[in-house]
Amino acid sequence: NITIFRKDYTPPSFWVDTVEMGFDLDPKATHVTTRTTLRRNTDSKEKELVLFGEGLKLVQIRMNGQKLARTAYQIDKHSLRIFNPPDNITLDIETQINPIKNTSLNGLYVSNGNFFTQCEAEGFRKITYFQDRPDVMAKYTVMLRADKKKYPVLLSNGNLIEEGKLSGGRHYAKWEDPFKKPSYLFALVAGKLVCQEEKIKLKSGRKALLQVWVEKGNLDKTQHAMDSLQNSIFWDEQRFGLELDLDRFMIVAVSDFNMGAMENKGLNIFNTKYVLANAKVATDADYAGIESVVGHEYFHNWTGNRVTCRDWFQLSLKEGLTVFRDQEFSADMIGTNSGRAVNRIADVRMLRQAQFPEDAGPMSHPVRPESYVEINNFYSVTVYEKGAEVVRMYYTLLGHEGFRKGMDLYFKRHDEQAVTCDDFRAAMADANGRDLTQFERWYSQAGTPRLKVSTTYDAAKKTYEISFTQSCPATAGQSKKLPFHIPVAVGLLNAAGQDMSLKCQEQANPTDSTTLVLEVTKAKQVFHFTNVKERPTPSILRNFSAPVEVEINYSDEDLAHLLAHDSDAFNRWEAGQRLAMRRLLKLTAAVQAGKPLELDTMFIDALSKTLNDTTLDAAFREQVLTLPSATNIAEQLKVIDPHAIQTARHFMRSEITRHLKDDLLTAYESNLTNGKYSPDAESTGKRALKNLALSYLQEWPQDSTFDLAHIQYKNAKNMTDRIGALSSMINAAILSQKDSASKSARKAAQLALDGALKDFYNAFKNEALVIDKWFTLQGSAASTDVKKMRQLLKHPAFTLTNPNRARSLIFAFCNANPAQFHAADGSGYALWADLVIQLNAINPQVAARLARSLDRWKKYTPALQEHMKTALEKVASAKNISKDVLEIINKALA
Ligand code: HT7
Ligand code: ZN
Repeated sequence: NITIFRKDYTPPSFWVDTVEMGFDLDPKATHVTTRTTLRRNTDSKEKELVLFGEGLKLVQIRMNGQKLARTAYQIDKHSLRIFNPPDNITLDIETQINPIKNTSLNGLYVSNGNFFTQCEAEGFRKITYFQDRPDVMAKYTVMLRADKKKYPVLLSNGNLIEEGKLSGGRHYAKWEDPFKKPSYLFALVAGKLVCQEEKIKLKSGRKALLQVWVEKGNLDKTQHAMDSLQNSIFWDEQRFGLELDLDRFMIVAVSDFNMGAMENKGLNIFNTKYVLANAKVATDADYAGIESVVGHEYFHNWTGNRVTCRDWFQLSLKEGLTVFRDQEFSADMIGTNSGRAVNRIADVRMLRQAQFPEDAGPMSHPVRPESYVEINNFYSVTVYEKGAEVVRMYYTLLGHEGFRKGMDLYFKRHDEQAVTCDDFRAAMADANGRDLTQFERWYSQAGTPRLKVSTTYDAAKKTYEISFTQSCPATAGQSKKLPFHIPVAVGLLNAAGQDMSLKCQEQANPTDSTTLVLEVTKAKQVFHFTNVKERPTPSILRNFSAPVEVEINYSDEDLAHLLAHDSDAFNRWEAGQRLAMRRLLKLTAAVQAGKPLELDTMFIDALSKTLNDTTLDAAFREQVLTLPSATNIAEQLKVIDPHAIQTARHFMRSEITRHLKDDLLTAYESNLTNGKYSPDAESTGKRALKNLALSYLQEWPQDSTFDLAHIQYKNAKNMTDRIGALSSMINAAILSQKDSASKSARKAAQLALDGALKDFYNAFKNEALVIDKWFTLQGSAASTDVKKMRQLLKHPAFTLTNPNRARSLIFAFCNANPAQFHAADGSGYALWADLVIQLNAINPQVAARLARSLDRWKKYTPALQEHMKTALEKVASAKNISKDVLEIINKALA
């Protein structure tokens, strides 16, 4: 397996101007003809023309009309090399492929009898021989031919320019994409599909046709995706002045898909999970997910498609930027400040849950990686989510207008080009007359920086000092780090909880706002505030202005003050999380030391105040009441003991419930949403708080609280409430009550749960996405051990070939059921190894994702480490392991 390095980038030996493709679609033997016109790139030193190809049968190859002599080219497993080509070439290549056998879901494949493609990052080479690299941009024309009955719909990128009948019951459609694009944005879809369509008027007055294509039974689930698409189009016009550049924009849903969705030019292909929704089958989270993914793919039309990446090391150029754009879109769709904060909290939760551990583990890499074995492994939370944080920092540093100026210059300079992260940074710097040289380190250095904060108040002089010390832990292959350019948004609260006005000697306050963005650029830096009338409580890193870990010695009182009053809702939440975390760490240590567990009333009081403060949005209160996850706690520890963490977290939840039963019940009852389902922010927040209260109440092992969940299940009018109830039931403490007095209550609860699980399955057995939820609930349930998992894996509805289904059960168990996955006997890891090996043979990309579950094995207790190592070695030594999986396993074992 070869490692590819960023430093080795060289430009392509030929440019491609046009690509004309012809497809004779057949599931077992599809014929593909590709005519390309190429011209030599005089900037390249490479003489030969190297085309990538994988798993292709070459039928014929002609150059400038002549059959190419067998001595003029060479073929190996991955490429076709043409020796001494002339400077201008018309190349005709015919290949044959077998889409039905393609279980990798990369290239051209069949799902449910229909044809789909997935070409990012390197799938186009599974269709034809081509310089399959993003800096080769060309104009495409595509002719699709297929049996008309079996494949009535024939779609590709751009505009439909011709269609008609062919002999033998076949038909054709010809598509032309007016814009230059890299091969990874090529797409075709063919099959039995129906669509919801709407015409809209764009800002310039032009009209565009929007279509959402699905299988026949799903037309009642497309409205939300269509609404989200229209909102995205209007938002990009309004916020960035970017208009849809095509006359037609299509979204197609497919149930077999490796990721969330793909931004192919004019023909976005989506996982059904991010298209299909109605109240019956989709939760509030599903609705939000659809809005954000539809937005994300649409926004790629400019950030990714019109301006693309020079090479795959630059992936965050399009992904980080587009995630930032979709986050801003979702926030603007909510509109309120509090809604924005709730979104921000969710994004940061996700960063901490997944990216911080990645940045500290064996797969750690900079936002712009230096090397890879398999590029699919670098569609990572670092490239996406940390990449979005990096873009957000430009926004924080340059302000709303400044960022927009940078974006405008970026498009002015680079439209229809393949460029680098440095080009983006240069546009931001030049448009604002700023020096952003040091900012480059966010792209080149991996690891989560630590920011130590200390403060001094001089009552006599009325001065206040904030000192920062930054450092960054060593990461794989990077031992020494240089200081980052960190924007730290700061506010100071007075004793009454109000923001104080700020005067800082080192940093001018642009407006007379009460939040100041301090630019920390040195390893150690002090900021002096003057005219500070009383000792303040500092609110540091407001709105999470940089992806760093802040270390600061807050007292519990400081945190309670911030939780109660900070005008920055993010930091209000953060204060609550800090209060919880310090207790969770103490409790975990107490569990390990066999000491009694205790929780102080100060913390419970602080939570109770938030829970009962009805002036706060329900959504915000729900976020405050949600404890740091087991993974968050694990990241704070030197050695991870999953069972101690679980016990500590469970103890805290039951103590909160013991003290706040009545308040939780009130929260439950006062947030019932009746009437027609609507996924708006207010109703969503109410349902979230109500369902959280319900889940807390299950810590109180009584039949009355269990009945509350059971009744909610039976009466549920929407999927959020139904799944919320079922989740509460399956995790209810009453089910694990050991004493004989509660035996009958336990039995009754178990019976009710079994009945509900059966009822749920029967009611939704024809809704694949809902059955995924059913599997996820069970895979992550506290009671699902390895034995139960093995039974579930044998369920007739379970399959490894569908990524959604495989993920629903297996990823739930391996990533969201720590107590059972980390069983002391190592049986969870043995199951993991079996499944990685099985999945590897079907779909290496999905297998490699699962392989990541043991990334952090070196941090666990010695006994668990031993079992994990055995499992990792089992995978490493298995036969035919793909480079996708091997890269992960080898890095973990290194
Ligand atoms: N740009 C896409 C990334 C992607 C992908 C999508 C689906 C299947 C396989 C894929 N490999 C890479 C998705 C996005 O970020 O929008
Ligand atoms: Zn993307």
